[in-house]
Amino acid sequence: MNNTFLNDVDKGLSNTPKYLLSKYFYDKIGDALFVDIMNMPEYYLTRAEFDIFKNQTQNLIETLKLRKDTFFELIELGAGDGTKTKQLLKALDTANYNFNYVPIDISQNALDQLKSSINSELPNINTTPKQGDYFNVLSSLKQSNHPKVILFLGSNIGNLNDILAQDFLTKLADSLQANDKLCIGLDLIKSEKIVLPAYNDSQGITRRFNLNLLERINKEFDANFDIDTFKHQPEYTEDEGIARSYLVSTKSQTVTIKALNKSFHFMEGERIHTETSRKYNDAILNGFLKKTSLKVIDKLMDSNQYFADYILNKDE
Ligand code: AVJ
Repeated sequence: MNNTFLNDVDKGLSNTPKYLLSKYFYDKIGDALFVDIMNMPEYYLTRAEFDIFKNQTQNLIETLKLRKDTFFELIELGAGDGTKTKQLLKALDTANYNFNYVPIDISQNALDQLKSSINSELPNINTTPKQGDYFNVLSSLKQSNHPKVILFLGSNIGNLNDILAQDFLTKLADSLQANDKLCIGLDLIKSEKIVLPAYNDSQGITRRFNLNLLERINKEFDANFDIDTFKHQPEYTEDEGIARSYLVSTKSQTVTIKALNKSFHFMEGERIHTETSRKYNDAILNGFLKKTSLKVIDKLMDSNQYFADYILNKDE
């Protein structure tokens, strides 16, 4: 049994308002549902960033200032299934760059699948996965002196609220050396007509993804959430630029979590906040960066300008 997860569930459901942390979406079923999300027509984020990685690969390599004569580490935070990254890996492999690929993910299952697919599709590439939370792996970055390129794609940083995003970027900057590079993929603030359907798809995959968190608690901690009495509720306004997902209790009820020996009461209409997905623009990103030693040196966008990969340099 996973104790940090259990403690976080206790803390979140005891809080007013109730919340659960989105990093716990990703068990085996959650991983598979997220792959389905990335393939659905409404979820433009993955296609947009894939467009950048597929059609601007050389541009990306140039702007990252990669050199064939110097070994470097290519470290990916929240690697997932690696579909976008493989475009870059393939180009680097073909051109004989000398590097190690280090995917980091909270899901060991996702890392196992990624490693075996790279081993079969790109057998020359040296892949050394690490399992962990983004924050926990930062300190391990300092352990090597090789030049580093950090990939933080998919608008994954959007899951952090603004305080945590600032904290994360500050700590990340502190664990890098001068001239290390960072490529950070950010979903850009745009109309709710485009953003909201990405979190409220017509096939109900996002709904299942959200509810899977309760099923996971049922399975792992012997709880009795009645999934049919919770409704998926996403919200987004362009003014704020933040998508949020909730699970709403459709009736007054009490849920027991045996592993905690505790019950939690839900009023009718009471919500559990399960996810924050912040959208960005230049000003918001620069607001965070001005307190760090990271500077934007380039910005690559997809053809619709829905999404941007910002390239950052770590200054002295
Ligand atoms: C993986 C965090 C980028 O917030 O868009 C997709 C996760 N949640 N649909 C996002 C997610 C619901 C996704 N990130």
